[in-house]
Order: sequence, then structure tokens, then C-alpha cells
Amino acid sequence: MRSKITVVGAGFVGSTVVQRLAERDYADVVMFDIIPNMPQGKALDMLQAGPVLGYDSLVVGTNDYADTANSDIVVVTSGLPRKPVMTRDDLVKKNQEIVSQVTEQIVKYSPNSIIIMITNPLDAMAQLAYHISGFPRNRVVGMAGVLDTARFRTFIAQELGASVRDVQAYVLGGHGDTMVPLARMCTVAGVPISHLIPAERIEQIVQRTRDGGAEIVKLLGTGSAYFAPSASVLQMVDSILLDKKMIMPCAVYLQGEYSIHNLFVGVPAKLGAQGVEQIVEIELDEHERALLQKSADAVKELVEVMGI
Ligand code: TXD
Repeated sequence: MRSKITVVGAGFVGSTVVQRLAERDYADVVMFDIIPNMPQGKALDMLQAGPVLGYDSLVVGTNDYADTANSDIVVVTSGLPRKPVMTRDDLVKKNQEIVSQVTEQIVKYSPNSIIIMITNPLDAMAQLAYHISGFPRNRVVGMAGVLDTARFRTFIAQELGASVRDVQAYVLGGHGDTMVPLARMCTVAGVPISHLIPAERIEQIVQRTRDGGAEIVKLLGTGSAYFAPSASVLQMVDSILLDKKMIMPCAVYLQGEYSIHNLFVGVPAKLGAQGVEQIVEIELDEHERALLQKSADAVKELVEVMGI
């Protein structure tokens, strides 16, 4: 039987994720949104790309959670973007409402699924889905680190005229200003970047990575990034659905790893058929450890705003 994936939220990120998944041709995909008819329209459009691109994935758009039943993976992208009049806490509360409702429906219709959270503020929303679902921690994971790392890798490759494929890197921590790009462990074809790029230039690239989302928001005028975010989701789904056991930075529930307790924070994790199969603890130096702790504190503040 073909696998089934539901994507909740048919906005920019959600619909692009569905398109990428359909093109992989390894699962049927359901796209849910509360806006009447819109997901149905987008799904039909994607279905009709199948004959041209050669995929048989069934793509269904819906406003009814019954259609999402028995999904293996549910990707959650539903949420409001921050409006200029909203404070950060207003946004947390509003998206808390949305993600809580969505999670309840996931539990009802797909009790054995793996949830991949995308909605911002990412780490807090992953924590909320974990809390509401009651799923074990291997079945709730947030996407941010793959994207932040992809941004870092892009900038390093551009700097050196290198192939992005040769650039290995990790960005840890929460998805926000406090993220921790691990420049010390970034290599190009195995060579540490400290041998290739002057320290002050690396620091500029690290800062551009931290501001990576904001740079795109500013250029777009309205909305935020979705091409690289959806590609990042795809890498996570690939590793889970195909049981590839790739290690990539993800927001996972830490219970003492990295000396962080009961909190979602981005760290390297192995993704396979069981979801988060291993949390990989890499040795951090004192400075990196302090930055990760600061990032965890920022996530904790948001979790406290939600009162969970
Ligand atoms: O790295 C990351 N994790 C991120 C996160 C990278 C990029 C975008 N990131 C966040 O994803 C972003 O800050 C938002 O919180 C989400 C979705 O971003 P997108 O750009 O796709 O937003 P849209 O286009 O506004 O889409 C949101 C959709 C829209 O169609 C709404 O109608 C729908 O969500 N929505 C709902 N769907 C289902 N159920 C409910 N309750 C609901 N409320 C709104």
C-alpha cells in the first residue's frame, strides 16, 4: 500500500511541500486548509501535472479532517504570519490556538502518525504539538535546522565558489535570532572553513545566516520564504519514509541531552521509519554550549507565554 502524507495548511509552504511530495511519487498526499475550495483547487492543479511529469501520486485537497485519516506523516504549516500590529506574544497565542486545534484532529484521525511541525514560532509550536498529542517524543519533530543549515551552506559555497554539495555544516538551537551556526564544524570537502575563510568574514556569514529569514521577508514585501523551507521538509520526509536514517538538525524534545531538559531545541537527530530514532550529541566547546543554552532559554520564554 502507498504511504499517506497529510499537509495541514495549503499556503505558500504547505502547497509547495505538497508539490514536492507529489513529484517524489512515493506517497499519496492530502492537503488540508480551512479556506473553502482553495486546497481542492490547488490539489486538482497538481494532480494534472502528474501526466506531464510522470507521477501517479494521488493529491487530494480538503476541508474535512476525515480525508486525512490514517496518515503516516502529518506536516503542519497552518498558522498566521506576524502582522505589524501584533506583538510576538500575540502571534504565539494565535498560532497556539490554531496548532492546538490541528493537533487534536491529527490525534483523532491519524493516531500513529509522525508530526513534522513547520509553523512559527517553530520550537514552541513543536512543544505544543508534543504536549497536546501525547505522542512519544520520537513522533514529534520540528523543521528549522535543515533550512538554517541550507542557508549557511549556500553562503559558504558562494563565498568560495564551491559546490553546495561539498559544504557540510550544522546550525543548532532555536529557530530565531539565537540560532547557533557551528562554524567550527563547517567543512568544505573535509577542510575546515577556518582554513579557507578569514574569521571576521565567517562571522559576517554566520550573522547573515541568523538573519536569513528576515532578509527574504524584506525582499518579498509580503509573506516569507517557502522554496527552501519546503525543500527542507522534503529531506526530512525522505529520511523517514524511506528509512534512510540521515542525521540532520531538527527541533526535538530534549530530556537531558545537551544538559537541556523537557524542551524542544534544534540538535542533530537521526530520522528513520520510527521518526526521531536517535539524538546525536556532538561535543560542543564552552562558547557553543553557552550559545545553545541561551537559545534554549529563548524557546523556554515562548513556551511560558503559552502556559503549557
Ligand atoms: O523554518 C521554518 N520552520 C519555517 C516556518 C520556514 C518558513 C515558514 N515558516 C512558518 O510556516 C511561517 O512563519 C508560518 O507560521 C508557517 C506557514 O507559512 P506560509 O508562508 O505557508 O503561510 P501562509 O501562506 O499564510 O499559509 C498558512 C495557511 C493558510 O492557507 C491558512 O488558511 C491556513 O494556514 N490556516 C489553517 N489551516 C488549517 N487549520 C487552521 N486552523 C488554519 N488556520 C490558518
